[in-house]
Amino acid sequence: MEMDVVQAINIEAKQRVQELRQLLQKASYAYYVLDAPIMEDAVYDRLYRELQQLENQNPELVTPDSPTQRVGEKPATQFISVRHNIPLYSLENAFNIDELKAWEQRWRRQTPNVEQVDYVCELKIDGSALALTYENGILTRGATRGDGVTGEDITQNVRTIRSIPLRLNVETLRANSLPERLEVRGEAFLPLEVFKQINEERQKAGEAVFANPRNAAAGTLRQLDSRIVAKRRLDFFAYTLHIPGRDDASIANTQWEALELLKNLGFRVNPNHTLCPSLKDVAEYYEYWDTERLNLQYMTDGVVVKLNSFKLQEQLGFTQKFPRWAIALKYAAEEAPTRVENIAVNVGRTGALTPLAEMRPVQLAGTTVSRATLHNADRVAQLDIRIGDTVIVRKAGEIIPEVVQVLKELRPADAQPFVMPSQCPVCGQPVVRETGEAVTRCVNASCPAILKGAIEHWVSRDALDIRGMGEKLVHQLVDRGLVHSVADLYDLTEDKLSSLERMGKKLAQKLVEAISQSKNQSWSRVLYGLGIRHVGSVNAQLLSEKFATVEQLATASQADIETVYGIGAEIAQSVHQWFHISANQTLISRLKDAGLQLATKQEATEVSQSHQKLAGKTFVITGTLPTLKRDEAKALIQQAGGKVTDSVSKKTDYLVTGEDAGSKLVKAQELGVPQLSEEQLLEMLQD
Ligand code: 1X8
Repeated sequence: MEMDVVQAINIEAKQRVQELRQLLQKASYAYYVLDAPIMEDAVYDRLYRELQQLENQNPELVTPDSPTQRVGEKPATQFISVRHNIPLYSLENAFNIDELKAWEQRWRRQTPNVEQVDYVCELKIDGSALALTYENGILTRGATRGDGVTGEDITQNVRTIRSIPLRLNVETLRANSLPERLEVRGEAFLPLEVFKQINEERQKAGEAVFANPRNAAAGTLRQLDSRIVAKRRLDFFAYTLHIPGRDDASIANTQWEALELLKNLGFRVNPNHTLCPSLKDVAEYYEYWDTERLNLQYMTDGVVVKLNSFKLQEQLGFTQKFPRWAIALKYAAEEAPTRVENIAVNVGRTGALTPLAEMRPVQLAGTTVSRATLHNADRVAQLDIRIGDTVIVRKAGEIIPEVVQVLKELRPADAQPFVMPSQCPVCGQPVVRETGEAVTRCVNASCPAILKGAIEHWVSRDALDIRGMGEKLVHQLVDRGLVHSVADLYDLTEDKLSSLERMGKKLAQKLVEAISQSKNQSWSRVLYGLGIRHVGSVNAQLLSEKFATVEQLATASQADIETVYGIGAEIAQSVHQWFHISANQTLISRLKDAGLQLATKQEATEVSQSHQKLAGKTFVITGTLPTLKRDEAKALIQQAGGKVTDSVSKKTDYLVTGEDAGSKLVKAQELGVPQLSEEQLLEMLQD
């Protein structure tokens, strides 16, 4: 009798556990793979906790594919080597279209009867390759590539990657008569945002920073403590599917179909693949993504070009090292070795002393690089960089060049260590480094370097936009003692300017006019121009809308400032402190006397209330936008009178679409809802 009761409870628990797993799996797939959530976080958490509790009470019900098994386990002491059933090949590299053409000629020579072919182009993800083994649809092993033949078993770590299914879609398995055991390969990577965040944390904690996202991903995957891995938010794109002992052609006819199959099995497949009927189309894809890849949330270093037909792939086979039917078409090197000739120190507008490596020039990502930032004294110490060292410099897109590695084996005996100066190299006053801070600063408010930086910022395009005020002119004005603060710009006359070198009467007249014109710039631009720490143009816009006059902002408490949507404690504190410094109060009063806009214009406010730019319009935001966070985009739309909702319907006026948009994009296309890029949205807000 008693036995029966226990069993009944167990059966009930077992059913509920299965139900919960199915629900959670669906929700997590929608969130991590499709980027189209179907459940509130709070609901997910409740269901998750219920499952956890049931599993705690009934440990015999725990299975390796349960969503609770993603959180990581006690540290392993070491990883076990595993042999890959099917080796992981590397790819041959091509660096330009000519090399790509040579490759085509080579494979064509081997298969003379083949005429037109289709290529599949996929982005080459700069991460760490993984081989995943599924048995009866369940993830049983995850291994690193290693040398391609033997890798390391990192199953516990692989389980923490949310976009890797612990269990494959059963219907797809059945519909495609897939066998018990299959292997999926793909690239694990760290999203750039996560990479930046990890490095910031490591820097604060005084730990060595990762040189690039690839190293960070590889380092994370080889972490012995999978609980740390779980916190790092790795992601994964799948690109091939193999069945040990069977030809790929028995799974699908083409790579294109294989990618579809992977998607249907539950994997995240990079959406940016395309079918190219000729090398000309491949070249177009390559060129398009050369710039467009800089907007992606992950690193790419080239394009993988594959022959689409599996039959043709089989015919061509492999060399000792590579498949003959695929090639990596790489983008211009972003890393290169060079020598450090000197380490200089730059003083910025915040007074921060930044050590700069001056190097023998190298070509990187299409530009000549001869200087790289070393950030601060901690970073110099971490790198242990010395004058005379050979280093690896890196430049990715618009990013400032950085030294990522010192090749210590190549260090000459007379290499000179760097010492942070104790006096400002510009004004000679003592510098300070506060305890717990990484930055060394010149705190002399009248240091010419700080002043020059502040004026350059004030006249810049997004601030007061004073045309004709270049760096050279600003330096002259400061060095000649004509300008001691941005307010002095408004006292400049044609006569004063004419005393400068190469300053004709015409030019002086034009400059005075441009300076005078800047008095019409909005309060939000003025606020941005002040160069308050953490107040970029978006934050300046947000603040100026809540605080219509400088007096309101200057007298607001830190708590008041924090009530602005999008403004956090750190920003609020910085603003609050700035307005409590007497030199800054004097500056504001002088700017006011000069006639600058320190309040939202009256008529502008009235207009903005009745005919706000986006009044009556409904927006939905999907995917990852290139620069704005979702909350920021939402705040901007709302401030312009627009409405932001979560799902696409007939009432939606625009879909703001970012990278990796999911089902909302499909829905919008079905309903004919127009799409906007972030850039178009910003244009709309500016018009
Ligand atoms: C390496 C990579 C491949 C792909 C993307 N990123 C990579 N790093 C792809 O095929 N989409 S294929 C590959 C390899 O075969 N070594």
